Amino acid sequence: MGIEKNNVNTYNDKYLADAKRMAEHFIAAAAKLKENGETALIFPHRSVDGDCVGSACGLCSVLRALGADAYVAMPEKLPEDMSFLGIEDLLFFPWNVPSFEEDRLVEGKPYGAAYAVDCSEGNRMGDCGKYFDMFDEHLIVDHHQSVLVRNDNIWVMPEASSASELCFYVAIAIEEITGKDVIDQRAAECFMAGIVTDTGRFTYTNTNPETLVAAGILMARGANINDVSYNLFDRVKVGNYRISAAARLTTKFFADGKIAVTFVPRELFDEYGADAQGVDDVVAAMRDIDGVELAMMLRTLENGSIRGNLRSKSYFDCSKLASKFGGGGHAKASGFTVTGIDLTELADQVLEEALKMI
Ligand SMILES: [Mn+2]
Repeated sequence: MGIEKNNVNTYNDKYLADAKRMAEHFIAAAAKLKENGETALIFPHRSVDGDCVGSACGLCSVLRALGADAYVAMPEKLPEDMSFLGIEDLLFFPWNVPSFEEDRLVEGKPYGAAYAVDCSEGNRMGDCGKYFDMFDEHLIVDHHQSVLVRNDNIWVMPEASSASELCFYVAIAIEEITGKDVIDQRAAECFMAGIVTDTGRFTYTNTNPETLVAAGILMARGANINDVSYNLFDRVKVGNYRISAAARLTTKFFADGKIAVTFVPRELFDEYGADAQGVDDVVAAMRDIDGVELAMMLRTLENGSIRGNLRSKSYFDCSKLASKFGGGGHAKASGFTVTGIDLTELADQVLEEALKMI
């Protein structure tokens, strides 16, 4: 079982100690849930992506393999490009169950514990945050900088590629401790989806030896890297293909070409029949332009709020800029969501701040 079975030696001590510590917590939590006949909810962040959904669903499968009941508390509908994972039976939409706040029943069983992955606070969870905040104690596995007081139930490691990588190592540690196989083919594919998403298919600087070790083991456990890569990166609808080109064509440059800016109003999505994901590939492509240090893309979402995505090439700290607009993330990739402001007005404000910082 576990990592030894796979004959891998690059699994460093730092991961090992934390993974084992978290594994003990998950094993104990699963036993308690089982004993009390309760269900755990695992919370991803809002604006769901491959990593938060992948780590949440992978961990959900692991908890179920330990005999506990668990669901992923989704803050929004599952994006179409993730439907290939076949995870519908793991998902629960509390905001869609009017009685939930009062009776706290998850598919008939009492809601007994809350876990977070790829985020650590209720305010990152959209409409689900209040259900996370119902509990004082949480199990948390995350790779974002966080102001949380570190306690025993929390593993936050910003240098890890993804929450999925960390959850994978917890799952491996659970296998080592219990002697059970808890990562089935679907869970392996979920973790792989998260790692592939957050590393840009193993090309970003957050890709570590441990990331590749994890991916290798996941592949051996049945994760289809080609399916994951095609569905999450390459597959495209014709409307999205066109809007991506339009967003590139209208990109403007500032600060001697160091800042690239594009914004995508709602009308453009309607004109091309594109969905919100249609421009997902644009901001990274902008960052890759010669001379660009900071790439910024603003788009109007279906609900009228504006999503800003920031990417930097080497020295610019995007998370500092994002935090000025109520967002956050990593130094080289961050985002924010703002409501009640005009798109061009917000674009001007963000650009003004960026020009001060570049
Ligand atoms: Mn992530």
